[in-house]
Amino acid sequence: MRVVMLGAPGSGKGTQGEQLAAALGVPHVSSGEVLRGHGGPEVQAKMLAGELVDDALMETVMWTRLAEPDARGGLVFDGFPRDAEQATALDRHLMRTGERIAATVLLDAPRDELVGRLLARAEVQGRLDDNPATIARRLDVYETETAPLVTYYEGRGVLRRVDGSGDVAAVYARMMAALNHV
Ligand code: B4P
Repeated sequence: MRVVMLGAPGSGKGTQGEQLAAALGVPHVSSGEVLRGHGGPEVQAKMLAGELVDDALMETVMWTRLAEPDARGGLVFDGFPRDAEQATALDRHLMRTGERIAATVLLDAPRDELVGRLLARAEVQGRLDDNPATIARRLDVYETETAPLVTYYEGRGVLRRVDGSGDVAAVYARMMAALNHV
């Protein structure tokens, strides 16, 4: 099963995506983690500024990851696609390989809760892009670039809206209930 996690920075895409992948027995593929591990200086600068990295680069990285044997039976996409170009490129790619997205999980949480979570993570993990200015930019980029994908996936009948506020266990229970009949 192939699932896309959609939501603003701090909405829990990574947190819930990891747990969902474990429950499904498929890999959890985080675009941010892939970029943090392999991106060159230009990529790191974009991430630090809260901007999206180039679509062409992101797509190359993702197709390489999708071709690995562990991803053949399904996976949880976390952070990809992130704009309209990436979403249509993913659809084209999956059509070529005869696969499809079974569900897209949209995690919704209020902006002040998102900011609070990311600032709390900064205390613990010290991720460089978890600072107030970059968080604000990432949230704005989400609104302009990524939020339109909600309509895109709604139109395909695969969108599952999940209230992403509250603690991790409560969100997980709501997500699994929303995916019950997929
Ligand atoms: P990501 O690594 O994807 O960062 P993110 O959107 O902030 O989400 P993340 O998954 O880390 O956080 P989560 O909400 O789970 O991207 C970073 C950067 O990479 C982007 O800004 C961009 O530059 C680049 N990038 C990535 N993908 C790209 C693409 N496709 N195209 C172009 N550029 C791309 O969790 C956040 C925190 O909240 C955690 O500490 C977690 O423990 C906590 N938390 C989660 N759920 C909680 C809950 N219910 N209660 C309390 N805390 C919770």
